[in-house]
Amino acid sequence: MDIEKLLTDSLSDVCGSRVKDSMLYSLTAGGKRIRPNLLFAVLKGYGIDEACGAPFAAAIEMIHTYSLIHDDLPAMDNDDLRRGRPTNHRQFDEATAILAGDGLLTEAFHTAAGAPVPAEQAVKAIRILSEMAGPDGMVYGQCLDMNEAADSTYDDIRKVHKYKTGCLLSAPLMIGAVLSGRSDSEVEEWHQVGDLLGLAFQIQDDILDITATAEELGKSNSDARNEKITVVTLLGEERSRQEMKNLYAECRSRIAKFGGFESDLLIGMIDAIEARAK
Ligand code: GRG
Repeated sequence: MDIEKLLTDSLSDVCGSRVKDSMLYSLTAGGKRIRPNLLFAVLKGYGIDEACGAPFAAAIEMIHTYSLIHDDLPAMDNDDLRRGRPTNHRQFDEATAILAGDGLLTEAFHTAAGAPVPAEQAVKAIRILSEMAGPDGMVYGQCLDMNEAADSTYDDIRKVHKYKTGCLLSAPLMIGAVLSGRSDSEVEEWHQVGDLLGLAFQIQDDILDITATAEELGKSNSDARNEKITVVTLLGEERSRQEMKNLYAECRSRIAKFGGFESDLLIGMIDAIEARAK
C-alpha cells in the first residue's frame, strides 16, 4: 500500500483553503507511518485484503498528525521543529495550526466512515478510534502529562504513556482485528499489546531524546527544556534500556500467540521499531 498517496488522496475532496494547505503541510511531511503499517500488518496476518483497512489507516495517521500539530503549539510544548520541518504554527500561524488540527481530526472520521466494510464492523472500529483518540484515550494522556506532579513515580509515568502514546498504537491493532472479524476478547488482547508497545516506544523516545540531536530526530527535544520527568530521569539510561528491551520482547511473545495469525510481518515491524534511530 502506498501510504503517501493514500494520505493525499484522503484529503483530495476537501475544499482548497489555507487550512487545507496547512493540513497537507504536516500530513505529507514524512513521519515513519508506524500506525498505518501496524494496521496493514494485522490485516495481512489474518489474511484480510488491506484495502478494507485503508480509510482507517489514513484516519489514524491524520489523528496522529493533528496531535503532533497541537502538541507543538506555544500553549503546549512550544516546539519549532517537527518531521524535519518548521512546526505547523511556525510555518503558518497559531490560529491556522489549531484549525489544521481540528480539520485533520474531523476529516479522519469522515474518511473512516467511507471504509468498504460491513456497517457493524465500521461502527465498532469508529468507536475504538474515538475512544483511543479522545478524552478516555490520547487526550486524557496529554492532560495527565500536562498536570504531571513533581514527585511522579514510574507507575504514574507508565499511566501517562499508556494513554498518551499507547492508545494511538493500540487503535490500529484493535481495528485490524475488528476488520478481520475477531472476537471482542481478542480485540482486547490487541489493546494490551498496544499498551506494551506504547510504553516501549515512549521509553525509547525518551532515550533518543538524550542521545540524539534535534537534527537527527527531525524534531525539537523539549523534554529537558520543559524539565519533564521521564522514565530515563527516574530509572537512569541503562535500566530504561533494559525495561524497553523487555517490553518489546513481551510484545513479540504475545503477538506470536494469537491463533490463526501469521505473525512474521508484524514481529518484523516490532524489530524495525526497536532498531529505529529517530
Ligand atoms: C495534543 C491531544 C494532543 C495530544 C498530544 C502525540 C502527543 C499527544 C504528543 C506528541 C509528543 C509525544 C512524545 C507523544 C508521544 C507519542 C510519540 C512518541 C509520538 C511521535 O510518534 P512517531 O515517532 O512520529 O511515530 P512520526 O513523526 O514518525 O509519525
